[in-house]
Amino acid sequence: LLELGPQDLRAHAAETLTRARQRSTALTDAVDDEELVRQHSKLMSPLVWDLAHIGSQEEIWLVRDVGGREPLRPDIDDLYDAFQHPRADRPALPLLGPGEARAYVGEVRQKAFDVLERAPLEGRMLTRAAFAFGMIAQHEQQHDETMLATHQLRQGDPALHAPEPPPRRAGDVAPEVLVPGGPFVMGTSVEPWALDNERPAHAVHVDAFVIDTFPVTNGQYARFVESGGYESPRWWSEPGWTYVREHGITAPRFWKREPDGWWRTRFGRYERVPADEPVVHVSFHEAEAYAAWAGKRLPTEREWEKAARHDPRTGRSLRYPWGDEEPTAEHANLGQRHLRPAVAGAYPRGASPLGVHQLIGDVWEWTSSDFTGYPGFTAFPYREYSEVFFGPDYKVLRGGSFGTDSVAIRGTFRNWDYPIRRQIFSGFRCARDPRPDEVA
Ligand code: AVJ
Ligand code: FE
Repeated sequence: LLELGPQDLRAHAAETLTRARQRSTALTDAVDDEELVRQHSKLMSPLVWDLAHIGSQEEIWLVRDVGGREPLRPDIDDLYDAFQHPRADRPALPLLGPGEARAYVGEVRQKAFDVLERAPLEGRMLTRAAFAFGMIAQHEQQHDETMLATHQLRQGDPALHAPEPPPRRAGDVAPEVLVPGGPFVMGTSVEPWALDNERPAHAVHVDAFVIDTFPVTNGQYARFVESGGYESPRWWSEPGWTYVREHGITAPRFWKREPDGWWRTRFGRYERVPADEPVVHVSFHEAEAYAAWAGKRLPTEREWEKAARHDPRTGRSLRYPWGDEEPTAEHANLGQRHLRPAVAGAYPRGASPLGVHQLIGDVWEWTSSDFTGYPGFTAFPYREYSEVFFGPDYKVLRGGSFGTDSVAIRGTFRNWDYPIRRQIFSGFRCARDPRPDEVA
């Protein structure tokens, strides 16, 4: 992106926006109007709210702010302001109906493309205009992942269809990787479309640690459940134990114990839980409890990023585990290409130089870190994107899931959520301190 001239940059921005719109359209055309306006879970907005919110943000940031154009619908700004109305209250608002919402996002997009044609993208990529197009494409894709999570919560027959992910292709690999101690550059100051919370690049020291080669699988997690993991406070933090007790949680979300083993619901299909696939739909508390049971812990955010980006041959931090090239279908399970995580070992070409697999794609990975600003953080373009969430209430997740588009994930990308959340496509891997003989 940094090397692109203004014309290529325009084409790239247009392509990225169009890909996002194809996905938004597919997710909202897959169900009838009655289902579009319905609230499928108190945790989620009606799909029709997400759709018009996507348009509203695009109007505010691209049409009005970058383009300096007249507002299309200033009257609806407030309806689609996520800070004004919590998700649970959104169905009761006088929202645009399905037809109106579709027409609105279409009109906004036409105007945004017109702005893109004329925007001054010369000079550095990091002009406010060029950043805004990337930010809006990521914003739409983030809501597309949220809409995919809404699809997972809806009742009824399958509405979405996709081919199966690839099988295991990795040969024999050790189950854990030792990451040497020492300095490492975390975050970025040069990635053009990196969001404010990923900036700036800064050197950190990370002690040697050991990290799992793969995310924790369903088979591994089932052993924790079956050995009484949810019945003993021993493995749980105090808030974690209160949470599972109060909500009667006994297994990952969408799992059901049948006489012949574990089954789950996935986008309207009822199927046996596949043992070799990364576990998904677990909260931070469950991830932390499993790690304690396994004699390990969750990685810190620094550890995760070092495992993903550090190249020990050069000392450089890569953009992605496999190098600096954009993700392809060979590298990672991204972009809703498949409607499930791929089995552990499905993406050997996506491994990091240290030999850690599937850090990008498949499942978001909980870390033990609170969401905070890096040293030198400046809110950009607005405080509400990340700064207002900084503090101990939110835990950081890394790496993206099968539901995340490639424009909305990088080695530096940081997601965050409450430690009780599990309707998101969240899993984890474990880490631990090395034994003395391992760091001799
Ligand atoms: C980064 C996924 C936590 O969905 O709340 C969407 C992204 N911000 N609209 C969210 C976001 C504003 C955000 N997460
Ligand atoms: Fe949003």
